[in-house]
Amino acid sequence: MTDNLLQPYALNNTITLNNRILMAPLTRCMADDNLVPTLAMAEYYGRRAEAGLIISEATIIRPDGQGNPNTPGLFTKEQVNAWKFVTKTVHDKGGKIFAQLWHTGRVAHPHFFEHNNNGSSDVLAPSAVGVEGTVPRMRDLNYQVPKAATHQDIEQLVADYVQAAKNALEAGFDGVEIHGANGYLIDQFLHYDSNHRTDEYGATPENMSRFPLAVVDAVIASIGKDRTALRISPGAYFNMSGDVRDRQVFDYLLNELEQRDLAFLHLGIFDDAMVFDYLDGQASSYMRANYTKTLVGVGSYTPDTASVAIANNKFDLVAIGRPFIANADYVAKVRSGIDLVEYNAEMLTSLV
Ligand code: FNR
Ligand code: 8K6
Repeated sequence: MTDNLLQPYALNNTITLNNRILMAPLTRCMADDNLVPTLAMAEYYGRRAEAGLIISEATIIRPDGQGNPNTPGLFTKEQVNAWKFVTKTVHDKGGKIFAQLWHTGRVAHPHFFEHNNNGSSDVLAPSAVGVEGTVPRMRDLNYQVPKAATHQDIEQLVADYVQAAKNALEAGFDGVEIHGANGYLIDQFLHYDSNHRTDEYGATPENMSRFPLAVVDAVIASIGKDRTALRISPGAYFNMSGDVRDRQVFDYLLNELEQRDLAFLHLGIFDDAMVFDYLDGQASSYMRANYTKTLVGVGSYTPDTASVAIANNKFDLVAIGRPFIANADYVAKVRSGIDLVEYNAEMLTSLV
């Protein structure tokens, strides 16, 4: 009944996945204090190598991208070398793994990087519009009002995404997923809530898409389209308020992405049952209607509901998050019809 989940799937001529079940990117905050991946992380990913593709936990591209404690990086030699061990562990078990490239933008916090950012404690974002609230897991750290990125900042950010993508390949990753979802830096350019710019990076769908597309194009130029993927959240739901005008931005963006032949496009959402007025329904349906290439669905799916969604052509591949934390052998359990262990938040405290 869930057989379609276990069929191989060719992303392109370079990469074929053993099955249609992806491990969703899952921040675990278990890197060491230099943001270097650990042996325990390599073992954790290795145990999940039967996924058609693992997408790594979000991995920061440079110090000022950090907004959570102990999230791994891909910008020092030490980090790259340690990731080599993670990717080798996954490859030795027949798996594939992409790195998710992350800059948190206005939800970064100088607490994490001011000692390590050439003396600057600026939090960068499209506009000087902060979010209310505090850093996850460190509730005494209030978010700061960010600095609006200058043109020079924007050029440097694009260059740093490219360097991180090159570092990912050097570390043995099969490709990268650019994190353009969930209210982080790239997503902040795509929503009116966070982008108040009046220059060529704001105010119109084309301008608001300019930085996200510049990152995508520069990464493609550097590591190739077959190894480049993108995650986006057309429906604002996390660190972001939606605006009816956002629809036009994503209409424009999806039309541009359609012309680029990415490895895949991945929705960022926690529960795909959510509906968005300005998208006329579910974010996944909106993306399917506006993008015809490989689409990864996600958000509170079970093997059965994912199988039906793929059979009904709602998307091509499914990413599984919390259940993959609870079940390292998720794919084997689906194959043999064994009941899954239910996820609970306590599982976040250890890497098993
Ligand atoms: C997430 N999610 C997430 N998304 C992302 O793009 N990068 C990340 O690093 C993380 N980190 C993360 C940590 C934890 C603990 C959770 C629960 C979620 C979102 C995740 O990829 C996925 O979209 C959601 O978990 C919904 O899928 P499930 O869990 O319902 O299958
Ligand atoms: C990407 C960083 C994640 C850090 C750990 C997150 C833990 C997530 C626990 C679930 C949070 C759900 C948030 C969903 C927001 C929905 C708002 C309508």
